[in-house]
This record gives sequence, structure tokens and C-alpha cells, in this order.
Amino acid sequence: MKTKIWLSTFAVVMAAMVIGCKPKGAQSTLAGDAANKVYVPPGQHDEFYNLVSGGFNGQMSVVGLPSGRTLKILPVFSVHPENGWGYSEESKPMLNTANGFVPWDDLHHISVSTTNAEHDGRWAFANGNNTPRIARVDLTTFKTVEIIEIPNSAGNHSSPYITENTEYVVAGTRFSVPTGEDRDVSIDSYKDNFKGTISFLSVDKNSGHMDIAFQIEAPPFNFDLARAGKKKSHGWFFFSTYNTEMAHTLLEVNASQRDKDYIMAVNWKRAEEYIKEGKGKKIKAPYAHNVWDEETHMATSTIKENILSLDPTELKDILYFIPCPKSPHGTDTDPTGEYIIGSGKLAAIIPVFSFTKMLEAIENEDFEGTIGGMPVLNYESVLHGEVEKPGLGPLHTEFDGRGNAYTSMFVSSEVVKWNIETLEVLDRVPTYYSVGHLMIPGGPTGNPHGKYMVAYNKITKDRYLPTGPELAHSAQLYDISGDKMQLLLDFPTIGEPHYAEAFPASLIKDKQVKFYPMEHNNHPRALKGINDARVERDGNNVHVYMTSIRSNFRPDNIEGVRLGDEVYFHVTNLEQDWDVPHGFAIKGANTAEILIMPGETATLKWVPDRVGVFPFYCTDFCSALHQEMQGYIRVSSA
Ligand code: CUK
Ligand code: CUA
Repeated sequence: MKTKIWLSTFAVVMAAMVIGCKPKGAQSTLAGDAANKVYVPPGQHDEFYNLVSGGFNGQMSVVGLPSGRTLKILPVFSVHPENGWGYSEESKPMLNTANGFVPWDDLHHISVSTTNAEHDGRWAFANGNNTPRIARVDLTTFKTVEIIEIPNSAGNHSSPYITENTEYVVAGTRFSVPTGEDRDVSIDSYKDNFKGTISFLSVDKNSGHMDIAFQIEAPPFNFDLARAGKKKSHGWFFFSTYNTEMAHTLLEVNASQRDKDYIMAVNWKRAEEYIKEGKGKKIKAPYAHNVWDEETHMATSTIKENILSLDPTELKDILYFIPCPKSPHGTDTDPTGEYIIGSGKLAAIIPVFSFTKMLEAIENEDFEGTIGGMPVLNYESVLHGEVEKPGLGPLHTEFDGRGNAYTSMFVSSEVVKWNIETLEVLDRVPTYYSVGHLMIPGGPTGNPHGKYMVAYNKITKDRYLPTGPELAHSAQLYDISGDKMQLLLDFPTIGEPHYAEAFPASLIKDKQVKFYPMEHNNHPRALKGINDARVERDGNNVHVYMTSIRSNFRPDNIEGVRLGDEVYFHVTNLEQDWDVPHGFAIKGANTAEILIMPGETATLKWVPDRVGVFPFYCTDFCSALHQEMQGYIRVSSA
């Protein structure tokens, strides 16, 4: 009977997905005192930090809630002319990959580190979809301090989700790809030669440093999203899959035929034991591992050669498949860790699975089949229940910590609130328009702060002043503290928002690094004072050891450079006051400026291609004499 419901609604949903749907029925419920609820008076701080993915700009933005004010754009998988990230010699290695320098990616999801399933405010992780990578951002400096490439993966979408003590960050491949020794194989040999790899990256408790602990070779499905178990389900991870038809062409038609795809349950504790027992096979798979060092203010990039891989067709108790209606997108675990919510984007119900029942089904071998020898659990046995008629196109679910779940409905463009125990729909509000992810501060943790909910929308249309064909992307803030959700605020986002996380500002605001003490600057080319400023020649390399302090550069008149030289400006900012960066830029150089924080040293490389005298200046207004902060460099013929 349930199958019938899915089938009859399937056509409607498909049509709506193609045509697009404006919300009808639900009224916009703008809170009467909305302005008061989002107003943060000048000089006061927001209650929450909201880290928002920038999608295809490769960046993350830092937004204050409830004001919706953008505080910072931080480059993760991108270069950033504003502060020289990816242009300075020190930061370039952060964007290195096994394919060379890749200064762009598609950043979809953010995870903030947790301890005992609660936000600890130490790091934020982000995924790069395209050239598969995971980045770690330090939340005391808001700087990307580590990027690790994921080999045997393509379209790193179900990433970077974390376990409850940040033991692991996971990555699951969206595209299955050939992973054998010979990768020059026919695309038609998909079912035989392609693998759907999931990766577990260990995170060092103290330093935060990641490495690829192991990979698991999964069937060639598309892995969409993932969430860790927590509390009672600690030790497990849940991935949503689609295209379990294993189609490799025209997926729109061929990958949506089956009634059900799967949520893949991974017993990572068991996998961890297998690795300790030496069951991992060493596989050749080069990947870049890039680390920023706060001592030297420099990044290093290392290409590593091998990973350890587990074969679940031999080790049969790592992977289990839970049938889940039609192309599940999000899979989310509730704050207790008992319920696993699948959101089939083409399904007309939301299935809620019970972790306890899942363990029983495994124990009793209550299987309805196998995939490559791995058990497919019986749907009805694992099901807690289904939310009936929630809306169209369910994508993602967050939690308020009061027993309620909130699911984004892409097609019917609304957020639906329902009770996890009773599965009863309690409320719905429209979004403008077509919400993708939604977020409650602390929503994915064991302790959500259920005061606000933010919808990150895919379509803006008429919400802002038009800006040509490329419109602002949009988020909407709702008050969810009462029975009914109330719209408070629209705010534009930087880039296309996918997932975001938020946490109380009090967790980190007093831990912010204000400047770098000079005595801790271990950059090999750092200067301790203005008297150390000098120019040194080493063959064709000219090293300018330069200081910047209000309001001059030393040296500021540089001669003796010839065509064919490579000039390195190593600029040390001697300031020790908060918020006095100096910038450095040269006329005509085919690079960006660099911005040097107080106590930091940064290097700009310049290869002059013509003879002449070239001015340089400080780009960041630093004092009343900022405009005087300048110099000249003379380039003579060879
Ligand atoms: S997502 Cu990546 S297509 Cu629903 Cu996380 Cu936006
Ligand atoms: Cu230094 Cu402006």
C-alpha cells in the first residue's frame, strides 16, 4: 500500500520538480515584533555565529544571528584578493592537490567540531565537492589551516560530517569512479569497475590534524549526505544513497526507477577494529595534505601515496542497507541518537527509522536481501514510522531539542515542523523560494538551541532589488521558540548557501587571536626590527626583507633589480596593536596584494617583465599617514 502512495505521487513530484513550485496555502507569518527580535543595537554583538557555505565561490561566510550581518568572507578552497590568500607564497601550498594548484572548489557543507555531541567551538570543517577535499578552519583565527584531498572520490558531497567527539570526519563520493590500478576503462563497465568509496579521516584531539585513516569500498551508488550516530548510536554513521540502479547515463530517468534506494549504515567502530587488526589493504592513491603552521605562518603541502582500504564484501559486518523511499537526500539523526530520518526528495512521506530496531534487525538477521553479500535490512522492521503528507520534496531535517523536527521541502517551498515520537505535522511556513538546507543553531548536535531556524533558499526572484541576471542568494530567519514558526528576517548570502552551522558566540568570542606576538614569529624570513631591513641577492633571486610599521616600508627605495630576476618581498608587519594590518602591492604585478597581520610575515613574489621604476604602497588604511606609506623599486635591463 505504501508503495502505491509513492508511485502515485511520484509523477506529481517529478512534474513539480521540473516546473518549480510557488508555495500556496500557508500564509507568510511575519512576527509582529520581528524588527525588535532581530535588532542588535550598534556596538552590541550578535548572539550566534553562523558559518554559511558559499557553494561555488569556494568560500565560507561568517554571519551574526539574529541580525543577519555578514562579518567576514573566509577563503577555503579559493584565492582571496582581499587578503592575498592563495597569492602569498606562504598560502599557495594550501591550494595544492595531486593535480597541481586548484584555486577553486564547490563548498557545500560545514561541520563545527563537537565533544560529547556538543559544539566545542574549536574547528569548522568544510567540503570541496569538485576536486575532492576537506578543509579545517581554526575558529580562533578564522583561517583555513588544513586541507586534505580525498583520493578515489569524485563529487565529495556527503562530507564533512563528524562523529560526536570529532574522532573522524567522513567523506562519501557522489560519483562512483574506477579505483583499480587501471583507470582507463569503458564507462559501460560501470558495475564492474566503478566503486563508491567512503573515507574516514582521523582528527587529532589536540592539534586537530587530519589524515585518511581508512576507506571503505562501497557499491557504485551515489552517496549524497551523511550523519553520525550520537549517544546511543555512537559508533555508527548513516549515508543516504541514490542511483542504486547503478546507472551511468541519463540518471534523471535511469536512476529514479526504483521505489527505494538506501540509507547505508556504517559500523565505524567495527571498521576501526579491522584496521587495528591489519585487515586494511594498502592501495596506491596519491593525495595532497596541506597544513598551515601558525608558528612559521607558512603552509606546507605533502603528496602522500597510499591509503588503507577495507573490503566490506569480505568483512561483512561493517555495512548494512536500510531501504529508504526514492532518492533520499538528507539523512539526519535526532539529538537522542535514536531516530534516523531519511528524506527522499521524490517521496511523499518522510520515513523515520529507529536505531534500536536497526540493531534488533541485525541481531535477528531480519534481512530482505543482500547487495554484494551485505545485508539489506527489512524496511518495516527498522521503521519507527512515516510522516504522512509532510509536503513535496523533503530534503533536510534539523531538531530543536524539544522533540520536534523541521524538514525543508524544496518542491512545495516550505519548512514543516513535526513531532519525532508521534510523527504528527505541527506547523508549516513558506520559504521564498525553494529552500535547500535549513539550520537550527546546534541543530545537528545532542543539544540544539531551538530559538531560531534559518532557511537557505535556492531561488530569490523578487526578494531583493534586482542586480542583473545574477541575483543575490537568500536566507530567511524564523523564530521557532513558540508553537508556530514566525518569519523574522530575510538576508542575502555571499554565494549559494548550502549547509551552515551556528553556535553561541560566547563559545569562541573571547578566544579570538588579536595579533601575533613578534617573539613567536618563527617565519624563516621574519625581521625583528626596522634595522634588519635589507635586500639580498641569491643568484637570480632577489630577497627584499622589508618591515612595515606606521607609516613606512623599509627599505622603500630599491635598486639593483634586473630583468630575469625573481623578486621576493618578505614583509614583516612589526605592529603589535589589534587591527593594524598593512597591505603591500606593486604597480602592474600580475598578482594580488598581500595583507600582513600584526606580527606576521608574508611574501609576495614578483617577476618583473619590463624595465622601469615601479611604485608600491600600503593598501589598507592604517593611519593618518597611510597615503604616505609607499616606495619605489627600479628594474634595470639584464
Ligand atoms: S546540498 Cu549539496 S546540492 Cu542539499 Cu547539501 Cu545543496
Ligand atoms: Cu599601512 Cu596603510
